[in-house]
Amino acid sequence: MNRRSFVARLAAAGVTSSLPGFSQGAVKATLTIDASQPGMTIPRDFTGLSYESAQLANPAFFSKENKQLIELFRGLSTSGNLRLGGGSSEFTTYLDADPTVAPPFEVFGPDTSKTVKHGTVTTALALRNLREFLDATAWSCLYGLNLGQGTKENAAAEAAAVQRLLGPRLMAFQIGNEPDGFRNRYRPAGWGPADYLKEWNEFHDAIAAAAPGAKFAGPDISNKLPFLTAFAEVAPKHKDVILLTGHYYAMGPAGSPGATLDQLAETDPKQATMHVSGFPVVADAMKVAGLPFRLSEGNSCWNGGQPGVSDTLASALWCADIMLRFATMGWSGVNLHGGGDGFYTPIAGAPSKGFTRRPEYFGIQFGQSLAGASYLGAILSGAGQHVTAYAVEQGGRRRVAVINKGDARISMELPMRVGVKAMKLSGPALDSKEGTAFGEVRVSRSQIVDVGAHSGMIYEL
Ligand code: BDP
Repeated sequence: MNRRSFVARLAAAGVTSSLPGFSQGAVKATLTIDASQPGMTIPRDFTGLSYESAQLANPAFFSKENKQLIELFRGLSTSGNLRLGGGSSEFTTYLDADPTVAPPFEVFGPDTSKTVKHGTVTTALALRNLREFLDATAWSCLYGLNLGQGTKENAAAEAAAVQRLLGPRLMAFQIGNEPDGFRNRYRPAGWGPADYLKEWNEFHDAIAAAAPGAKFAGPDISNKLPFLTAFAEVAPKHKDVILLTGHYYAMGPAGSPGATLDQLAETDPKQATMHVSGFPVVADAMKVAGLPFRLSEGNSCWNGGQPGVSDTLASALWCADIMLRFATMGWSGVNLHGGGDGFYTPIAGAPSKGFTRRPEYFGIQFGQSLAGASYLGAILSGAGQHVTAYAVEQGGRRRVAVINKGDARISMELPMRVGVKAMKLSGPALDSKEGTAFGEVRVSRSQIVDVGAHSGMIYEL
């Protein structure tokens, strides 16, 4: 958003001055609800996180001893999904034997996944500990296997151990991370969707033989949609494929001049790797495959995140909005990528020094608070393009979520009076790295509510 043209638009839109009931100096908006247009229900396991597979090289990380991390996961969801994969999953091998040497590192995050190429080892000990971690959090696991540089024999041995040790906590296996990016890296330049499917099939058959009854998800693409379309077309032939997956980064790479606070406020940033024209392709793939789609990895800005953007209140507002927006599109979950001390990680830190919640953590809580809710039609007018609103029915109550990523305060008329208890996502300033919070606030029982600049609200009607 260009601030000068935004201010000009505000003036043209008629910022309120003396309209009855509306706050002075705020942008006047109206939200109507169309209950005759019921939409999707947000699944209970909608909230997810994504970590690098290399993190398993330290068996003490995902373990029942890592109590602080367990509490932080539970603070996001008591039925979430942990996806393991990322670029480092193409550098892992599996060994049944317990490790004989100390872990190569304590934590491994997206901040290092592109530059530090550890060939890491996952062991049965890491999987046993992971099971205890998942039991303590009550989360499920989407488990990525190495297609880029691994063998199908090793993937099958790993899958058998994962199935045995994770038991019911295993949601599905994924074969390969961003296979659409293998060209000129792990595969020749001409390698396309058909070549990918051929290899996927070979791995699939070896894994299914070693881990009978295992379920699969894919193709876990970065942004080349023909790979998704091709995967969706063959998915119905495999009764054990239960989920379509892909990645979404709003901006990138980190360091590029376009990766700004203002850009992150746009509804569909132009630099998006799976930009707006990609979404109908996802919808078509869901129809063709007859399967849900999950955003298995994503965040605000790829290449580890943009400092001063990915670690600020702006990322929390962005995250709250994409969770609720992708849920309206029938997507079954969103796994925010992180780990280590990466700029976009929702939880930063390490067992030895403790963990902290980054602003995005509170954005996830905002989205998660509507899990289980069913959408109603919501029509917002007058608020401008940096404000979104969602209406839902949840536990017999109507609730309205409003996310104001813009610089102006909004005075919004709702179809009925709000209850006195509301939930608020806010922080000191858009670029604040500290002080973002999500929690209950008291509001006046009015039909016109005030939504501050750079904040999100959830009202009960
Ligand atoms: C994705 C990779 C992930 C990286 C992320 C990034 O799957 O491992 O951390 O990009 O660039 O392509 O931040």
